[in-house]
Amino acid sequence: MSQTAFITGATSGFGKAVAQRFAREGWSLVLTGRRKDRLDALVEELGGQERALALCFDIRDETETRSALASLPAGFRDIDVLVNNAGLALGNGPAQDCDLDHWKTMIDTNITGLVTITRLLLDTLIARRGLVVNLASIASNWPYPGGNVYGGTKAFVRQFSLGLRSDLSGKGVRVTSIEPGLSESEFTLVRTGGDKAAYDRLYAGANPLQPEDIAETIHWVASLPPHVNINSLEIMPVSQSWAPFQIHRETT
Ligand code: NDP
Ligand code: 8X3
Repeated sequence: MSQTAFITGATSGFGKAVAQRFAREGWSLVLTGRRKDRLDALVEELGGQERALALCFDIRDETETRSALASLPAGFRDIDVLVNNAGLALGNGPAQDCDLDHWKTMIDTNITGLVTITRLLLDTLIARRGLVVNLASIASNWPYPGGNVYGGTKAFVRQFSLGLRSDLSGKGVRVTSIEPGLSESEFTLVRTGGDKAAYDRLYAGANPLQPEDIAETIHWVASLPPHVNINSLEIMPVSQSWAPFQIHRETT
């Protein structure tokens, strides 16, 4: 019998690539996101409704989330792998210039949405001795100018992942925090409010990670023997590394 993966944010980027990667191995898939046309197209691409199920809802809305999960039919209810991927950054300016609504949207999506889905699926994951893969970021681990609340939400995701592992001791559930660096996806268009020139500048000559690289990594994590847990995994493109600390000097 095939295993089932529940992938949030499957309408683009990492989530879509993860769905395509798991589909190649014959997994049943639950695909979520707000853009129904994209979910429906992906279901078709991956073999139709026997193989994949589209659940269209906003993860910030607990009522929508509960009702989407309650609607899961028998063939898609026994979830073995939850990929908590849906998330976003809005803006990259200094905190003092940021839009408070952007901050709240990031917190509602990256933290509240993620923990809601995790809590609602946890009993199933325990029953299945399953795996939770959470999309954190290098921003979980390293501060950078303009990272402010986005980095804070991703630090939460990493620490929540490690805390889950502690609480699930003895249950056979694996939990992994994936922490990618520079990766090419619509993420940057969302972050910059659709600024294609900024998107092109960011990735120019950088040979960034691609969604398929992250999908391959997540598939690897899921295919390890059940006694092996990858706690956290930070991944950068070779072109990316650390910069010196900044020092502000008073001018005389
Ligand atoms: P994309 O913008 O390509 O994909 C984001 C996905 O999240 C979309 O499918 C979107 O679906 C979904 N999503 C966003 N908000 C909501 C919401 N309120 N309800 C439901 N779904 C939502 O970005 P990536 O694939 O690059 O990013 C995926 C994850 O990886 C994010 O958590 C991001 O923070 C993280 N990450 C990204 C990196 C990068 O550089 N790209 C690096 C490190 C981590 P829809 O709009 O249809 O609702
Ligand atoms: C996305 C990677 O470096 O823009 O999480 O924060 S970064």
